[in-house]
Amino acid sequence: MQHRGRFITLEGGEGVGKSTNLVMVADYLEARGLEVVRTREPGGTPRAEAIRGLLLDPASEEPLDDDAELLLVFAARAQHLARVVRPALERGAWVVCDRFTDATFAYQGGGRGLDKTRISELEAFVQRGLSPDLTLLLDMPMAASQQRLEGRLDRDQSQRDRFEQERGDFFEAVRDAYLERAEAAPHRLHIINADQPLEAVQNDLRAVLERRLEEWA
Ligand code: Z5A
Repeated sequence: MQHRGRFITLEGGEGVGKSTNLVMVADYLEARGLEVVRTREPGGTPRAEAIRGLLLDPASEEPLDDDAELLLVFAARAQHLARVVRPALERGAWVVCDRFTDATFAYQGGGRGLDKTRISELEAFVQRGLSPDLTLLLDMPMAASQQRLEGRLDRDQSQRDRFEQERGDFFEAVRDAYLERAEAAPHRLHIINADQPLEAVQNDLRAVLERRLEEWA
C-alpha cells in the first residue's frame, strides 16, 4: 500500500515499558515537526476499545474460546485500521502504536499455540499489505518485568485481566515467539534490551530512530 506517513509499533511482553517509551518515541518525532498519532491495540477507537474490554474481561463463567479470541483481536484491528491508522498514514501523519500484529503471533501463536499460518491468513485479509515500517521490540527476561509490575500483580488473582492470569510458561512462549519474529525480519524489528535503566533504554531507542529517519529522508 502506498502511504506517506510511517507506521511504528512498540512490542514486547507485559511491563517491559511499551507505554512509557511510546511517549518518548512520539515526542521525539513531534520535535522533528512530524504529525504523530499515538494509539494502541487492541483498541484505538471506541468500538475497538469495547472489543479490548471483551478480550481482557476475566469473567470466568464463560471462558473465551481461543479461536474467538483470535478473531476478536483481528476484528478490533480491522476497525482500528479503517478508522485511525489508514486515514492518518494517508494524510501523511506518523502512527506510533502500542502493540500490533506481532503481538498476535506472540500471544495467540506462541502463548495459545494457534496455527501461525492461520494468523498469517487473517493478517493478509485484514491488513491488505499494510504492515509496520519499524517495530521496536522491548525485550527482557520475564522474571525482571514481573518484578516491575509487582504492585499490580499483587492484586487478588480474580482482579487480574485474562492475560495477567496466565502462567509463567505462557509468557515464556510469548517471548520466544517475539524473538523468532525478530530473527525472521531483522530490518523491521529491532530488539531493544529493556532490562536497563530507562535512560539507557531510551538512548538505544533514539539511536534506532535516528538511523531510520536518515534512511527514510
Ligand atoms: N494482546 C493479544 O493477546 N494479542 C494482540 O494481538 C494484541 C494484544 C495487540 C493488553 O495489552 C493485552 O492484549 C496484552 C496482550 C494482549 N496482555 N498482556 N500481557 P497491553 O499492552 O495493554 O498490556 P501490557 O503489556 O500488560 O501493558 P503494560 O502493563 O502497560 O506494560 P508496558 O506498557 O510494557 O509497561 P509500562 O506501563 O510502560 O511500564 C511498566 C512499569 O515499569 C511502569 O511502572 C514503568 O514506570 C516501569 N518502567 C518502564 N521502563 C522501566 C525501566 N527501564 N526501568 C525501570 N522501570 C521501568
